[in-house]
Amino acid sequence: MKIYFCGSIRGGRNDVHVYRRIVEKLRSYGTVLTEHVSSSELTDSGEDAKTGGDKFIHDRDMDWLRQADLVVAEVTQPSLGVGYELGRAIDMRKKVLCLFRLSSQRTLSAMIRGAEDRELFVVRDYREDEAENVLEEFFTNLRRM
Ligand code: 6IA
Repeated sequence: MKIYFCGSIRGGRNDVHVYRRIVEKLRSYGTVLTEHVSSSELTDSGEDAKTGGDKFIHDRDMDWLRQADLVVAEVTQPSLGVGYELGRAIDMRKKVLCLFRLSSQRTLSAMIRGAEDRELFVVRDYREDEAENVLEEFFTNLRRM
């Protein structure tokens, strides 16, 4: 299974430790196409010399998104890029799981919370220490479908 993981980059890297935890667990279910999102070396301001700029990043990520069987997004830290990826994923009729931490005291965008349809687009509130269990539960249900 190919999994596309979304997490904030230029939106802010405060939650990178949570992304790492999620990506670690996702690796036990398949190939994570976007592992770099959880890399603590990737900062919100640093230049990534290996890439060919923003157009390259966008086009490559959209290619990966098209290939993905499943999209998992950590949506607590607001990010334009993650919102964009989720909109594109819905358009491609991909299965999507969004994870949101209520402990952040933020209110999730209505455009994400309101996109929930309990079938293709699922929003799950969780606590950081539940990350692995929430994924386990999600993948168990997925296999039953
Ligand atoms: O708007 P944001 O940067 O927060 O958007 C984050 C989302 O867009 C992530 O889920 C990624 O899949 C994608 N994305 C944004 N920037 C990159 C990137 N390099 N490499 C890969 N995917 C990206 C940015 C490097 C730069 C900060 C030096």
